[in-house]
Amino acid sequence: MFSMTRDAFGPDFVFGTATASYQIEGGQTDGRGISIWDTFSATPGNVRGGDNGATACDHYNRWPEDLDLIERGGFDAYRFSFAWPRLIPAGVGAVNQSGIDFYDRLIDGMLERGIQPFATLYHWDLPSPLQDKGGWMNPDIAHWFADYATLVQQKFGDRLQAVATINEPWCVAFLSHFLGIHAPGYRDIRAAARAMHHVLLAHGTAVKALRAEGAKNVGIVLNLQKCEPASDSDADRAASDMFDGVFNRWYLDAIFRGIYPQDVLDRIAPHMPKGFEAEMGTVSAPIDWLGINYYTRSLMAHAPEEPVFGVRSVEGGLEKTETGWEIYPKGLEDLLVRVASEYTNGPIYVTENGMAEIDEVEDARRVAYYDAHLQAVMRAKARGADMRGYFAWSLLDNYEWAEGYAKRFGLVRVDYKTQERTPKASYRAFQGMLHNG
Ligand code: IFM
Repeated sequence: MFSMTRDAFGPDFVFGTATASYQIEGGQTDGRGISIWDTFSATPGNVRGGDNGATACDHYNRWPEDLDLIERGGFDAYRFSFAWPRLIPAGVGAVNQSGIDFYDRLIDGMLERGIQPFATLYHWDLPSPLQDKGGWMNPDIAHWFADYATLVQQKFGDRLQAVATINEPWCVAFLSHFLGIHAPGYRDIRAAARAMHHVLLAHGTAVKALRAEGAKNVGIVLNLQKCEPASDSDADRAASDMFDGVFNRWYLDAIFRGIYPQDVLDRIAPHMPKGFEAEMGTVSAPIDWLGINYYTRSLMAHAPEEPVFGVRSVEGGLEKTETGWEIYPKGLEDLLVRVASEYTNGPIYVTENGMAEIDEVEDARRVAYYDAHLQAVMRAKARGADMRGYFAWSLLDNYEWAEGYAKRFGLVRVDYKTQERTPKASYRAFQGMLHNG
């Protein structure tokens, strides 16, 4: 049970749960094209156990059961993502009618159950033919992505409550092109600098394309992390500021102020795409809402031996989740208040929050995690952040990217052999709060 009632969040506050296409869908035989996660996971060493999303939670076939779970849980909304390669197998050009039909069924299924569809256009499954052309390193991706956004708006826009362009641009750019942990697995500052700009340029170009097709409720989803210094030393404080620039300010400054933070730019300027300054107006095209994904904090130390930024994260002493991430609800409150006071007085949603836990259905620690973070949202709201909703990550145990199926984030347990779904105590905690007002 949670310690609060849903009334405490106000009458229009939206409660939802979230997933992403590659992590749950499977169903790769309907004409869907290949994505960078199919190829990345096929390369030994990239993903724990060599796991891939070929079957995942078989949501492609089991979506009615999954939507029933959302409805029975009492959730108002479902945050899902479209798989670009399912809709446009080559990334540009011919459309896959079976893919259109699948999302038609899924969205209509939500509406029949009274669930608001919150859609994300890009949650990391880039069509491989676009990667062959340079992917996020190629400036043309802004138009490839805008054309895909236009298709989505034309086919489904009349039934979507909200659309987010990109999920977690830091992961798309930095984690995938500098740290090499996610597809396409580059470890190259020039590749990263290009992706860091093009992912935002694609976002802004898509915002304009969506609006041209009549979209009214367009946003982006950023993963933000509270950065704190590992010690009181000036050097560690500077390291924390630098990482805050790379992780948080790069995206917030760009979207809300049309600039990149100078301290980060100073480190990567030679690698930035030529003429990027002229594109910052597009990058900062006005949005209707901001989504924030929050999981933990970063404890940062000065590390001159580290390339480019000279910082590294160190292990903290707080209680940790199964992924080793510190549990730090105050970081969520601080971030929400900061974003609201420094960047936007517009609507903010927590679009993801949750924890990986050992494989157990009576997940008391996860119930406590959610409770503490929901309290943080309430405190941020009381301190002036325009909080409009909260989405639990995730509805189902699912494919946790480079961790394969080893890390379980679900409110509902998935037995990957039988595909049986079993609601956990955390699901029942939401259900209790959402059904009882
Ligand atoms: O599973 C991911 C999700 O795809 C994006 N945000 C973080 C989650 C947990 O790592």
